[in-house]
Amino acid sequence: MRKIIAAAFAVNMALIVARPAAQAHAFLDHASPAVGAAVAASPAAVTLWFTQDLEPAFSSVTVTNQAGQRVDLGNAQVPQGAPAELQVGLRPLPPGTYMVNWRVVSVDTHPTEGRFQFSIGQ
Ligand SMILES: [Cu+2]
Repeated sequence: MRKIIAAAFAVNMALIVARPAAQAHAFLDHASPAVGAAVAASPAAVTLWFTQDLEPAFSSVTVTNQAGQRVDLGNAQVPQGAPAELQVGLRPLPPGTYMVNWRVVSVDTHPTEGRFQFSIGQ
């Protein structure tokens, strides 16, 4: 019995190791405004591009100011035809530093999250 379990385990491990790199999680590839960027004027939206397609129902992004208040329009979405992209609209914003907080689930069901800053007029 123990031998059978060990053999099954070995087969499982082989399958896991053999999985292609395409199974990696959805990490942030790049963003607009770019991570850490200083932009001259208030952008209309923040757009994030990921390394893997997203599950729209479980993927979201918010933007907050230095007081921790939401400044996005609450309309985060994965645009039609762009399954690796996440976008949220912004109110017209005064100069300052803003935090983008994202949390997504990729099509391989793995959650990832992160945050970055950008600034306006500074
Ligand atoms: Cu993954």
